[in-house]
Amino acid sequence: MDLSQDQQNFVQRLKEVGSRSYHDQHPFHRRMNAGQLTPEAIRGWVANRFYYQTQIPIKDAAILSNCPLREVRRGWIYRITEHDGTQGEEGGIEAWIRLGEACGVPREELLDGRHLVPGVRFAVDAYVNLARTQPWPIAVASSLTELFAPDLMAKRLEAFQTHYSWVPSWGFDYFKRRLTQARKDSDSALALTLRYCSTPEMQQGAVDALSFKCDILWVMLDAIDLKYCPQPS
Ligand code: AHQ
Repeated sequence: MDLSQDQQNFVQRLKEVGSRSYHDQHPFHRRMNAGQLTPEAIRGWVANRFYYQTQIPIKDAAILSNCPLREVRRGWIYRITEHDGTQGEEGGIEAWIRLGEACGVPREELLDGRHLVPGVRFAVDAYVNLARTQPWPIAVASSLTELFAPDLMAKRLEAFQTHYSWVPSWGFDYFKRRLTQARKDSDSALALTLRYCSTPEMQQGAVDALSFKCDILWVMLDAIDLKYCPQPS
């Protein structure tokens, strides 16, 4: 894709948001990737991130409902079945349930939300609210955190295989599918963002929404860390 100088500057601004505040740098993820988390902390993270996974299709449906362009909707609607599944394809939410079962969190404990901490709920609900209330190109831009996800997925998969051998490998399917899916998602979201965030105001809105989404992912880990990795007082 040949980019104008303005578009190159815009992409640079988006990437600077991630390099500054994507959750790969969060202390909880650093400890996860270094093999320093207890099984209880891993289970707490899986149970809380499940709520995020269940709300992604709701968020993407909100984007669709705000988008008047058929050709854009045709390209975005796969994100719902990618998570919810469809005939013959279990989908990412089911794969996350299997991750939970592999880590020792039964299906019903994920589904009934008993482990969900308030900070995670509020952060995830803020993401859905952003998709419902912001112009659809801005909400699309907020998903560009996935520009920075593949490296994190690779490190996480390596960490689970190396440091958390008590988790059977059949639980890792979710991480493996995201390795490629995140790149496909971010390629399509970036193309839409460059095409439809074409004014200085919309570009600033996209940068602000991406920064807000990084804060959402960050504060989720703050809440999980506080609950499952109590620091010595
Ligand atoms: O598993 C993740 C996922 O399904 C999505 C959807 C996407 C979006 O629409 O915002 N973002 C996202 C992310 C997932 N996993 C996170 C992780 O660290 O495991 C990363 C996250 C993202 O980078 O936004």
